[in-house]
Amino acid sequence: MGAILVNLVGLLLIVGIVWWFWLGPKRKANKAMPTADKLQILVKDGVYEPDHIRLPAGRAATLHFLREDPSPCSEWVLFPDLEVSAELTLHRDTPVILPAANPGEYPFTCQMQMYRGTLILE
Ligand SMILES: [Cu+2]
Repeated sequence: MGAILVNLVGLLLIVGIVWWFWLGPKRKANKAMPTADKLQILVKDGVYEPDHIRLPAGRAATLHFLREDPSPCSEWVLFPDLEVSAELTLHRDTPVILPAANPGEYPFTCQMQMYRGTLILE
């Protein structure tokens, strides 16, 4: 009975350590997302993920689009107010360079405006 209890405690300790290493860094990464050096946007299932991106105004930035939607609709991403557009290669990281701009909200969409996102410069 005592041995079982010791094993159980050991098992819980291992689970705890695994949980810490598995989930700890991930949570940190999520927290750092809005200001991370590499801003990745997943293009999948009709949504940009994340669809709201906050960046400092007056500074150029690079967004990395990862397109996982084969439909031609998702092929282009357009930032009409910034006069930026980019063709997204399927399953490939596509850097999109944004110029420095004034504070404000800048929508970005696919060609037919089914995918929608908002860039917030502040
Ligand atoms: Cu579209």
